[in-house]
Amino acid sequence: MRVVWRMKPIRLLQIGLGLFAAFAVSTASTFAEEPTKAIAVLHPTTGSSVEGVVTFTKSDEGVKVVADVTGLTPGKHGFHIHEFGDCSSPDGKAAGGHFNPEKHPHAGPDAAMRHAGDLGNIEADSSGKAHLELTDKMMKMSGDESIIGHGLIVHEKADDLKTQPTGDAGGRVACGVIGIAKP
Ligand SMILES: [Cu+2]
Ligand SMILES: [Zn+2]
Repeated sequence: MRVVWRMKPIRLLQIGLGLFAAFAVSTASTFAEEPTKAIAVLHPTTGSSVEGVVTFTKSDEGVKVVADVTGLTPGKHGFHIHEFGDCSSPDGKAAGGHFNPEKHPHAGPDAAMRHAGDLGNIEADSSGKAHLELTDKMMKMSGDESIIGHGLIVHEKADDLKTQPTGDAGGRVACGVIGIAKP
C-alpha cells in the first residue's frame, strides 16, 4: 500500500477517470444491443429468380418496412416473417411457419390479431418489380419477440389474409434472414 500512498493526487484522478471511461464504454455497448435498423437480403429458392432487399427501421410510430424485390411474376405475393432464420433448404421450408410468438391466427397486416410475421402481400408490376413501404405497430426490434434472426419469405402466390395458417400463398420463391443492419 506504500506505493498508493505515495501517488500524487493527479495520478489518482487519472486512475479514476480511466475507471469511469471503462464503465462508460461497457454501458454504451449495452445500449448497442437494442438495434434500430435491421435488414434482410432475399435470395432465390431453387428454380426462382426472385431477389431483393428489405429494411426495418424503428420509428416512433412503429417499425418502417421498405422492400424492393425483383424477378416476380406480376401481381400479389405473400410476404411474411417466418419463425427460423434458416434458408438452407432449396425450397425455403427450413424457415418454418409464420413467426407467431403470441399464438394468434393468421391474418393481414392491419388486423388486431395476427401473426407478428404477417406482412400481407407485395405486388409486382408487369416487369416483375415490387416496392412496398409500410409502418407496422406490432413488430419488435428487441426483446423476446424481436424479429431479428428470423426468416423472411416471399411466396409464389397471393396471401388471401384468411386461410389458416398460411394464407394459401403457395411455394416459397425467395428467402432471407433478418439481421442487424450496419448503421
Ligand atoms: Cu410466408
Ligand atoms: Zn401468418
